[in-house]
Amino acid sequence: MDKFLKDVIAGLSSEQKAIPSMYFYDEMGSKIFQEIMGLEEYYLPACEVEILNNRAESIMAQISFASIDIIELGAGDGSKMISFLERFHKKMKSVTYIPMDISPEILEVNKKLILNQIPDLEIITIPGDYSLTSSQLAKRENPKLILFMGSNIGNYTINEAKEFMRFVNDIMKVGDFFLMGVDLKKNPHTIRKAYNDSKGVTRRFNLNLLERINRELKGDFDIDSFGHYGTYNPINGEALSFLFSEKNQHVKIGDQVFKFDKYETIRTEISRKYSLKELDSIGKETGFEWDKHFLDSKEYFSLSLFRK
Ligand code: AVI
Repeated sequence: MDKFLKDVIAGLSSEQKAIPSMYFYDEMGSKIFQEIMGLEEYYLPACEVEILNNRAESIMAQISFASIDIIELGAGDGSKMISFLERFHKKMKSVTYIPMDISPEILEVNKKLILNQIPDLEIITIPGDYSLTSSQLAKRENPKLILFMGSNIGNYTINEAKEFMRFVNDIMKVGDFFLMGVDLKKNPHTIRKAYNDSKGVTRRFNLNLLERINRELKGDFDIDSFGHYGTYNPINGEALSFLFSEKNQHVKIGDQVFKFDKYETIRTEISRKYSLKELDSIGKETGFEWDKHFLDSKEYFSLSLFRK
């Protein structure tokens, strides 16, 4: 059975209905996500870019290698990394940029875009799921800087986040670095608004999951009878997104039928926020020697540098 179908059936059969957030990103979902990235209320990308622009020298000052592999996990089109890579390329004798992404097409876009700006940068693209393709890095001798940007770590539960950081730590040698973009705990209203934007783009992003199921899995969700609701819990730092049924109804997916009670929820995403203290302790717990945090001027977001 197709993995998407299997995951949807499992998710909608469980006590708390849920759909894994990785399924947001079909062609339409990726387009809507780009819209989200441009929203003022969704402050994350602007903060991350500010740190990349203003703190690159301070980050680089921590990393004194002559040659380096800069490996980006889930690299996407790489556009926001250009000036950062340019600075490393100027400072160090040899830099190899290794973007890894599930999509081979996006890696082609990435390579073109970056070579256009930095024509003599060596680029090796590694398409595929990085948990499977990371073995290809074992042969490389250069010291590493691994990047995981965009606060993607927030989409993991705390246990998954620790598992991920252990996985990254395992790829690294002693003295290598890991730089991760992390959205920080802050005024809870600011976070709540980021996931309940006033233009309803995040609502469309969530509802597209149901449309995708209708398109790809022969579903018959009546989209208009579902609402979107985003919460933020300042105690554990979890922003959770839900869709909820506005009436009692049955939904067919292929030959399976799912019953929804009025106001029953489907959990669609966790976007966890961290404190610097929590990052320090997770870093220690997952095998890193130290970490340092580079923040934007509002102290909303951190680029956290971990050394093995
Ligand atoms: C990709 N990820 C870090 C985003 C987030 O903030 O959790 C996805 C997103 N969901 C709603 N808005 C943005």
